[in-house]
Amino acid sequence: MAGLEPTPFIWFDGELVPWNEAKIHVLTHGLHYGTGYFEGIRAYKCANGQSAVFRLRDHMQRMVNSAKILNLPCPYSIDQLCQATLDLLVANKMSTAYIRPISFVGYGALGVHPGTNPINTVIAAWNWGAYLGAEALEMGVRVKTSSYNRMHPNTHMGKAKACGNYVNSVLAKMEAVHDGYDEALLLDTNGFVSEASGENIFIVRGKTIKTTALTSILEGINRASVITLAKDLGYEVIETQFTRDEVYCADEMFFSGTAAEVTPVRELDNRIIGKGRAGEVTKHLQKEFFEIVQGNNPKYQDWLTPYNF
Ligand code: PPE
Repeated sequence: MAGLEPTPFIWFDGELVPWNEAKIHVLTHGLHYGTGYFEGIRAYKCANGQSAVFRLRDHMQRMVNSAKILNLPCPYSIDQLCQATLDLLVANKMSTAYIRPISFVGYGALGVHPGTNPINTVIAAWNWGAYLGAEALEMGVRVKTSSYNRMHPNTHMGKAKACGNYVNSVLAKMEAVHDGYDEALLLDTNGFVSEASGENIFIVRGKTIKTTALTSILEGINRASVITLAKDLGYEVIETQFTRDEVYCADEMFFSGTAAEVTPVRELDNRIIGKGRAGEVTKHLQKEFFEIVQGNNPKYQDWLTPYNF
């Protein structure tokens, strides 16, 4: 795990606050009950020397959706959240970044009901390299099916990127790493493949790409990007339920996510997937994905919000 390298400022309820001063009270409601929702966004340096945030508006739309699902207020509009992100990147003079907006029920009363406690909103940015290790992007990762299920939608609603939902991810990730694997694959409560602790899942068989249907998963922005890109490149993409044994027999498997980008999976439950390294389709999509985020494909310019500093 990479340590957090401080950057100059954190955006905190409308102010740019020095990194070390962005603090909250220990009796904050969100700390006790997980009552908050967040995003993970990346900004990339582009070939033309500019930088750009990848699908900024789509992430902030999902942030607003998370608030709606949780029935909590979102104090800022999508426009305000986008502008705040750009202001932060410029103030921090960052050409690349991992961006973490978070809103949470703040300090006031305790007790499960959030009552009239304030909602605090914070946006931080730091540099976060390859999520599953630099080698992973090329060599692929080793994954184990978790003993934990992904939540039933009537337990925790997975379409909200809710802070409390991540206890499930933390348990699964800790178990997988403890057992010597890089990441966990979680099944849903019916036993179908759901998602990883922080990534969506794709498998490839021949020219057909399958990804989990939207039932139990976070509606990943990168999942959507990969689906669009793959279809544009002429692959058939099916969003459907599938089982772990179908994954064992897949030619290729990969993860999508903001932090993980497009990461190949080389092994699941000690079964080698395909040739045991990044497959041809995965490599193709990964290459095109990095071209897009770096501004080298004008077709997907709408996905980029450029900024100068
Ligand atoms: N599922 C989960 C559970 C998830 O956390 C993520 C993102 C995704 C799917 C992919 O969504 P998207 O980034 O929109 O394509 N996980 C974020 C947090 C990772 C973390 O360790 O923190 C991320 O990648 O930023």
